[in-house]
Amino acid sequence: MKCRRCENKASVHMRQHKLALCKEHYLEWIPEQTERFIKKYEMFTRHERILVAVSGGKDSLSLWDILVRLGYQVDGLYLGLGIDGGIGYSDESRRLTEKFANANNLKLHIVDIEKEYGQPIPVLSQISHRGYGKPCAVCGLAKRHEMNRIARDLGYDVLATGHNLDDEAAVLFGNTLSWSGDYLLRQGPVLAGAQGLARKVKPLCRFYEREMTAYAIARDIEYIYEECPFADGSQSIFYKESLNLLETARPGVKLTFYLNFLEAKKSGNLFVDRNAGQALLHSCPKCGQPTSAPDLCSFCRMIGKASTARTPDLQL
Ligand code: Q46
Ligand code: ZN
Ligand code: ZN
Repeated sequence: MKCRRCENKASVHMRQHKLALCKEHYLEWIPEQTERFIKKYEMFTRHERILVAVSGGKDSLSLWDILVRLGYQVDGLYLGLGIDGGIGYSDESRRLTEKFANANNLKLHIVDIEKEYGQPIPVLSQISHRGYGKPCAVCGLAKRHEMNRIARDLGYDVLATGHNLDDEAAVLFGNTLSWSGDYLLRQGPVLAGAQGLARKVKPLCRFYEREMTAYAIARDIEYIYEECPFADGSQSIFYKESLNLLETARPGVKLTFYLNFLEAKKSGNLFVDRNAGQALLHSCPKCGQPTSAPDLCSFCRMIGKASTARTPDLQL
């Protein structure tokens, strides 16, 4: 298949967008789309200072790369969590993050949780008895706290994270399964800032995970392939796998799930009591049954149409 923008052979095929591009045009398309999402959701402007949370993974390093290429004022923040997991996870992710920052001449802030608070995340988790054996609850809490502290102390306007569509759809799936109304209402590409809280944005939230992998590879970004060892068996991975099954059968379903949710939220249609609209019903002038249609009810209109149409020859 050919690239949509030139005569070359396409190297990235995006079935869900009905789009195929060569490497060169793919490397243009991702930043263009990111810029479109930044504007559409009013994430930030070129006058604001952005702090991007980088973990050494493909999403956050790619996000940093894209924002710099788009000309935004963006620095990085790496949080040392002190997670080893037999693979030296934190050491390796820090090494790759520093390598990326140095190679591109970018400013990187490094905060080591153990140095700052005396213990690494897994030990803090044990001591505090939160999270039932997994350090993720403490880790999430510490990450949110530290990102916000650094953004506030160093005067950044916005905090950007590399969450992609697969991450967001999995969170949405989980929140929908449990009908967590508060979480659903807070989920989105932008979380407005409040007193003492930086605005949070997710510029990659409409890209599939595999699109970000393709970008990082095409751009030659060296990133850590391993997930955090504690991610194994997590609920979010289970939700991602479930959504991937749906996506295989119906390409695009993940994106529609997420975008239609954003639409419903924007139009105020999320959690609206439909029964409240009963007052708008009136009696159908033909059958007398209640209807919301402007004139005849749908049934009477259907029968009306059927009686005027030519009767088809039924073969029984
Ligand atoms: S929360 Fe849990 Fe992650 Fe922290 S301990 Fe690892 S898996 S890094 S996204
Ligand atoms: Zn091309
Ligand atoms: Zn506090």
